[in-house]
Amino acid sequence: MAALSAQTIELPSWAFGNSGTRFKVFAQAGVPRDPFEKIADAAQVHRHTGVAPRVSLHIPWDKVEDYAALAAHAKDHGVTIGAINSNLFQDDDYMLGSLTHPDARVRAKAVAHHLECLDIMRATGSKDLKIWLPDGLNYPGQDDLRARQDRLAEGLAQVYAGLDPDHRIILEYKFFEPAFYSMDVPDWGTSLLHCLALGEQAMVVLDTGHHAPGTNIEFIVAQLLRVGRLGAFDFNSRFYADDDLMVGAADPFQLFRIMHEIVGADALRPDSGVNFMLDQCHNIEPKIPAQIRSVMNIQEATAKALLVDRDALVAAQQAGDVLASNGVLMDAYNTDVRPLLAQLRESQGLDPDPMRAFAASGYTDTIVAERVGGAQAGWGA
Ligand code: LRH
Ligand code: MN
Repeated sequence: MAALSAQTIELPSWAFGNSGTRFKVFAQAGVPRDPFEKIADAAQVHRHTGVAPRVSLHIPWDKVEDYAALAAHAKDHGVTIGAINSNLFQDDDYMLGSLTHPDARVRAKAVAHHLECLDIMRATGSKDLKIWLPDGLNYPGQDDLRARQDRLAEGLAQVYAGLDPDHRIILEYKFFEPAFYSMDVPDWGTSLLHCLALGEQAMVVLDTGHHAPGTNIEFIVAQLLRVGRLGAFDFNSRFYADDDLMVGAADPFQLFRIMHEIVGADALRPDSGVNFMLDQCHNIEPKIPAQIRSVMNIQEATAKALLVDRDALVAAQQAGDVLASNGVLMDAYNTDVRPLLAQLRESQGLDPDPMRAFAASGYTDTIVAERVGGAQAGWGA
């Protein structure tokens, strides 16, 4: 119970805006029109779950005149501003790359964008600069793979030089999209190499939707924890590609296996340096309840991982008893932890059923009635 009540999950501001696919973005009534309304919605998730006290921002999607005012607004709603995400995937200049671009002028522009994000972090009190590069190639020969890595290392070093002592760069990898031949940060190894080259304040972000099908993600988690370079998760789930579905929806057993490695490495502690974030898009489902359900899915996977009888597991592993060791894990996974979590919420003064509590709050009716006019926030808005 203590470990579960200390767990915190960071929510993505962009999950509360409209989102979709290249085929269609379905607008939803009551969607926020600005970062202030996004934060107000995110705060409802924390209000009913008690474990989602931070909201990550994306720049320029969450650009405002006064970031200190935005941070104060968040505080008024009982949450804080988390990681600041740079955006290098919506500017024409970055078509052929950003920090990897052959043209030094474009690279300098990309570095400047990150230094601007660092200023925003100083205004919001954020500590993590989250960098995901859309950079890559669509055709063999389009550019020099090695030269792009050298440019990337140089650009990241310029950004790293701008960090304050308590800042971190968290570098996200992705094996394909928007490039379809090679991505310049395609896998955990490449991100780790760049982080090791940069220094102690550079860590890897593992987005659960960014691996080739069949990848053993919990192995990557175990390895990055082993070398002390797992900085954050972007939690979501997928059946095929970077589907950004609710975490635990497509593969709850995988999420359990990931949390099993986290608990095993004692990395659930708030000071473990691992930032547990969501990175999702709710294209057809109501966004605030979807975030609540996602947070609950992580709590369930975490509770099951905390229930693993570690002594029995180690004993069976040492004995080479394959069935017994696997059985210990499956016992925990097959345990219904929902009553335990309901008890936890009651002990926190919360409704044991956050979904029911949010529905009963009438918040959705209020925002649908209030948020008339103005441009709804959303991908590419
Ligand atoms: C890229 C990504 C990245 C964010 C974006 C919203 O696919 O996972 O973390 O910048 O989604
Ligand atoms: Mn991500």
